[in-house]
Amino acid sequence: MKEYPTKSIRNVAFASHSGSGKTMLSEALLYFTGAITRMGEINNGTTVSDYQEEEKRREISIATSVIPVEYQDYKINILDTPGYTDFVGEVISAMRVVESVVIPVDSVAGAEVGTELAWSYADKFGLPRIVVINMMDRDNANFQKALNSMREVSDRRLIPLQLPWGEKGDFKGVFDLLNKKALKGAGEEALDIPAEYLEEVEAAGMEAIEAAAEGNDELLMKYLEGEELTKEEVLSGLKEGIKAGSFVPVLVTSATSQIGLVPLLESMISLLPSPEEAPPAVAEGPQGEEELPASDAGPLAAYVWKTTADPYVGKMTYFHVYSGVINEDSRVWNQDMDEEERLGNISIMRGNDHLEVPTVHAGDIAAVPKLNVTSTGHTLGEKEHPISLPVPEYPNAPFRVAVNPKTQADSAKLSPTLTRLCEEDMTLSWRQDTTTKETILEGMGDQHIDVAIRKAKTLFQTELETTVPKVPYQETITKTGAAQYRHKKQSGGAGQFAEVHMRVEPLQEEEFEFVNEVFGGAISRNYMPAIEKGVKSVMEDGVLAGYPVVNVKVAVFDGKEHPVDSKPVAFEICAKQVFKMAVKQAGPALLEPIMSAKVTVPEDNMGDILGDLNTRRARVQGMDTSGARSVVSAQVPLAEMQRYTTDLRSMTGGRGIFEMEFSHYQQLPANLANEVIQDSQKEEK
Ligand SMILES: Nc1nc2c(ncn2[C@@H]2O[C@H](COP(=O)(O)OP(=O)(O)OP(=O)(O)O)[C@@H](O)[C@H]2O)c(=O)[nH]1
Ligand SMILES: [Mg+2]
Repeated sequence: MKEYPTKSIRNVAFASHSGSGKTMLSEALLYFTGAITRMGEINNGTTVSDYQEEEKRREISIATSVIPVEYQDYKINILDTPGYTDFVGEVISAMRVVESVVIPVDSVAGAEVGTELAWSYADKFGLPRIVVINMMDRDNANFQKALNSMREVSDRRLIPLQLPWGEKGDFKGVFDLLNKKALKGAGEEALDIPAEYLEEVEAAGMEAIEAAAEGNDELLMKYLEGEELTKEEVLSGLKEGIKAGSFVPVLVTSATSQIGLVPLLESMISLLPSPEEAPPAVAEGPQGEEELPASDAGPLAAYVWKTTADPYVGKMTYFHVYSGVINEDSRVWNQDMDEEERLGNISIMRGNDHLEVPTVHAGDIAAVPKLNVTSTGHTLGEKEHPISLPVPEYPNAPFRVAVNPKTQADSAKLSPTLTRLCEEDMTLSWRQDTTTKETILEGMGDQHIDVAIRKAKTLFQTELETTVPKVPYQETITKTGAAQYRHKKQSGGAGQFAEVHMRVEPLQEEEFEFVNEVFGGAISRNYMPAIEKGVKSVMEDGVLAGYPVVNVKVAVFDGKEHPVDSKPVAFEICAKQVFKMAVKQAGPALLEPIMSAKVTVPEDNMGDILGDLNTRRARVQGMDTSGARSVVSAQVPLAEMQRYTTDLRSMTGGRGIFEMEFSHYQQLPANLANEVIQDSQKEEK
């Protein structure tokens, strides 16, 4: 592929609700600009962007693809993100490395929860954006309704720069409000506006020109004095206003009928900032923060935003060069690992196609295979100039499953497979739960986990089964208790003797405290470590139901020893026994993990959601509204939330989202505790 200088590049994320046409718009633009000779379709899995098996099977995007579109000496790197909320990590990674966002909206459904989520992330990253009312060819398409629904989401003014020319089956083009032209089809042909639409176009055009004038004081003066603004002035005024976030232009398209594509391309080029025009990246260095304007002449700083682990191609590392240039067959310094990486061929990716280039200029996005130590979030640069670019925050994964290998052979591959899957994805992680002894895979929802499990099978030949994870309960005591025990084995051979008197008390903050209160040498000091060891081993294994014991102070206050038969192992065995007895005297109880959850749903669902949370033993802490949606904050036991993503989806028809994170441990009510204890006894048998 041709090389593009910084000023000719636009990095634009396509982000919004699932099914609004992001992938098809990308496909239509590739086709229209001649990069591909046939336009692919979603339902037969032939688009450039959705090339993964799982994407074809599910007919949705799962990962962000890079779709470079070349038009009139410009290159627009479209980052086509998935709209399905389980894959929000991909949206965050994409928004991290673009200078602007295009938000397509389904002309029938209007703004939906995914649209709002995309909008809020664009806010978070401070990105200028364009709204595109797409699918104007659909039955029931309604431009005004879709626009109004978007106005509820947006705190910025939405200014249509176009109106649809016809709609539904009769959608044939767009009216360009700035140039007062009718653009037929893709928009190459500019015709006069048909007389019956003139009035409407004039009125809407006034609003657009006014917005342009407000972009800049000088223009505003000129406009207010009644002078006509030139085309260049209008564009520059609009561009400034869009960049400042004072308004968002609205365009109209149909991806599948290829309508409105030229004005969409031209708007991305003329109204959205190039990497040079965007605020400079800010890197962290030894001397504090350092601004990095996008320029080939600057020190090398490239941010790694995506990694793919394909067993055939190997690892691919996607990066955005913020400053400096990267050449093929060169060496760069991984600033996070403090290690050199040798680069081989460098490619501009187009979906899954590698288009090789010798040089990547500042502002561009490219990929390189087979790096050794580099992963997502790292900065590549120069050893002499140690600076690192910031990594965005990703949400906590609210969905967990326990995974088990299907066969012995799968068992050996479990850990390397999970590690490689998680390497690809900032919102997927795995760990061994020390309490429940399960392998836990954590992600954003059931679909997210399902994709990972399937990839394990198809890409890494590792078959995994998933189950609902055990809840990591803890055991503790609620009052002071004491016990004494004598361990004695003195018949034949070497004898054993130990006697320990022990008191246990609840502790507030700390997990464990051990004190020796023996005075007068009833038990020698040197047996204390053995006693502590015995106690700790029981604390790990539990007394009531096999869960770790926490928040206990243990005091040894008396005992006996034998001059010959006492030895550390005797005291260790004795301590185990006496500790169990003391705990049983101390009102033992189970603790359960409590999560802080935030549930966002359409207002109509609020009643149902609250009722349902009630049945989950939730304590609602607050209710709020955000646009047309309600937000409930609550504390809920983890045991009740293990399948909440799925339940919430069915309660809200997919229009609800939630996040949760661990808050604290809290005592489990006695009736539920008894169930857990009985279950653990059954398991032991
Ligand atoms: N009629 C019509 N259908 C469209 C248009 N754009 C997309 N579609 C169809 O809508 C469905 C979803 O389109 P996608 O491009 O996959 O939507 P997306 O936004 O990429 O969805 P996710 O990848 O799940 O976020 C597909 O069946 C498309 O063929 C359009 O302009 N008109
Ligand atoms: Mg898609």
